Amino acid sequence: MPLSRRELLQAAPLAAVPLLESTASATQAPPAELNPVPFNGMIVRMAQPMNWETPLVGGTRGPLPLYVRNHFALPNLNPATYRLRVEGLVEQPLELTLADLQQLGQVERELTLECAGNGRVFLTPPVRGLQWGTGGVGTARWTGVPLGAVLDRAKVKPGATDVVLVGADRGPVTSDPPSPGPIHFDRGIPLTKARQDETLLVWGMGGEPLPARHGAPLRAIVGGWYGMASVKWLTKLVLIDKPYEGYWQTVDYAIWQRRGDLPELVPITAMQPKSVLTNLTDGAMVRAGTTVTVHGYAWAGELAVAKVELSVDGGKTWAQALLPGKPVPFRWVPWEAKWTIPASWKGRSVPVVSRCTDTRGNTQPDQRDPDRRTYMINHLIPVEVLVI
Ligand SMILES: Nc1nc2c(c(=O)[nH]1)N[C@H]1C(S)=C(S)[C@@H](COP(=O)(O)O)O[C@H]1N2
Ligand SMILES: [Mo]
Repeated sequence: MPLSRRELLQAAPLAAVPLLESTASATQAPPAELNPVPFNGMIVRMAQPMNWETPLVGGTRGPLPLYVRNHFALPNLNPATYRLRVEGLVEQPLELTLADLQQLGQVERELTLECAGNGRVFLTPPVRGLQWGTGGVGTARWTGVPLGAVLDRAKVKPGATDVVLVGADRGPVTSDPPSPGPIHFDRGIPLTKARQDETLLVWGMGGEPLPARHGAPLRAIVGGWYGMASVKWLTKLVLIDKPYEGYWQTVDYAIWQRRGDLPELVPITAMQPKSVLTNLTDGAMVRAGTTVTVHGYAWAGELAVAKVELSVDGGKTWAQALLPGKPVPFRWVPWEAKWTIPASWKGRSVPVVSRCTDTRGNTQPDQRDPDRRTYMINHLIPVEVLVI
């Protein structure tokens, strides 16, 4: 019998000693209503600015709360006076209220977000940045309008190639290299991505109004891409004629890409195939001679998950897991695998690891690629389980 999820958590808290580094300082203390206390087992990786991890392992009942990743204090936007401005290379600059946006159309989509730094605590040697365990990821049902509908309304001029999404939050980034004074959180994306069905401007989450910590009154959700593109507290769209080279896609959230022997920094885009275990963690105990069902989630960015496998020998041999739901692009799927533990394994420490493969055959790498700097962490990371 595996221990209960609560016992597992107590036996082995994930990343109990966070290596905290403040990458940004808050410009002002947020009012109390913008500073809710963590709930439902959320794991606090940093109190201010608010950075909470999804409690993937144990802790919650019902739908999992989504992790929160903030670089600055929450801005205080009034939905009644809120306007989204659309400017730059457009025939028709706009100032849209929430009601205007809601009249442009309404769609609902369940989409997965993963922070590009998710899993950073497992990197060796340790690196700077928030020390996410496995739970810098989650899925929610989002209600909003396709970004493409807003761009059509503004009539994008020929020659425009990219759109910059600008958030209301703002502050100086003090890590090295620092920002040029206080800056907003912003991100540019190519128009091809902006016009996909899975790129939305949303005001609802899980059938409720979007909470302040997730970007109310309006945020972008750029489905299939790492979370940094999904700008919260969105106040402005700026149409431009070449890729944006702002702070959050050059200094931060960029990786090395090699053109032959010419390495260059490129912005992080699509989420890579990845899987996590949700009922076994380092130090968990299982009984010899029993069968344990191992549970987890798997996702593959803009693609669907094709298969998930489980290894109980650190990745030498694999057995295929079951996918009880139908895998679709842009959204994670739960998986499960039965593990029959031989009686003779009593006393062993077993490296258990899962592996996700997408519909194009991309799979999780064995080794960490240092060109990814401190981001896009999807290599195989076994958990050590004790057989008793
Ligand atoms: N305005 C703004 N948008 C933002 C951020 C932020 O700090 N400010 N963080 C980004 C990052 S890095 C991630 S991973 C996601 C997290 O979204 P969530 O907090 O709703 O889970 O929001 C993105 N959008
Ligand atoms: Mo992120």
